[in-house]
Amino acid sequence: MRNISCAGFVLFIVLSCFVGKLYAATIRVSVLDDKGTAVKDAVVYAELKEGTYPSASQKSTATMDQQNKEFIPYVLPVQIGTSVHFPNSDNIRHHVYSFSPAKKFELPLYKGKTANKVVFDKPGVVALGCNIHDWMIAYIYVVETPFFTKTADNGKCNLTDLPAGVYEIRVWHPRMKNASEVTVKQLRIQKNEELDYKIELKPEWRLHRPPPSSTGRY
Ligand SMILES: [Cu+2]
Repeated sequence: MRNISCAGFVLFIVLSCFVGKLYAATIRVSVLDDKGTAVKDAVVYAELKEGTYPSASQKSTATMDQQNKEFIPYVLPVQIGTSVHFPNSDNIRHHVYSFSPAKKFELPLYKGKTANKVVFDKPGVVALGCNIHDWMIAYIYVVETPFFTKTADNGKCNLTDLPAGVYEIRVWHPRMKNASEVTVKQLRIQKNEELDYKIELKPEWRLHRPPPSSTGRY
């Protein structure tokens, strides 16, 4: 009797894994601009229309580095509740701040890799700057869903392991002309899918970065 229930349990586990696999879909996404050029650094995320997500675990972390007086990466998508490290990999000081409503914070002038972590607890765009180096700009994009990614240089990315369900899939990019609402595509996901997006971008505008100074002060 004991052996039969044990075998049943094993069968149950094997079947659950199999069924679980069946319903974990991948969405292959491609993002182009209105001229047909691949758009990199576009955040693509799938919001569940019904049901709730597992929240980001206490241990969810991400990194926004500072290298050669630039933020790396330029765009960092995170799930709400994620704590982000801001290590300074340069041998000069940076002063990181954001005035964005989704997260106002400041990490006053610091060097090294031990700056406090910042927890991102509201959805939305957080634009980052450095008080010392005006050209240093980056974006943290906070989403409620655990299903998010961003496009590579070729404008492509994959949303993976999506359980079956109805989702709204949308795109965000720092230079997008329209709100991300206009990109919403609703999909009932039961199998792998492909989605193509065309978004309109504002012209690239970056503050001029001065040539390396001979004094090495900054
Ligand atoms: Cu700086």
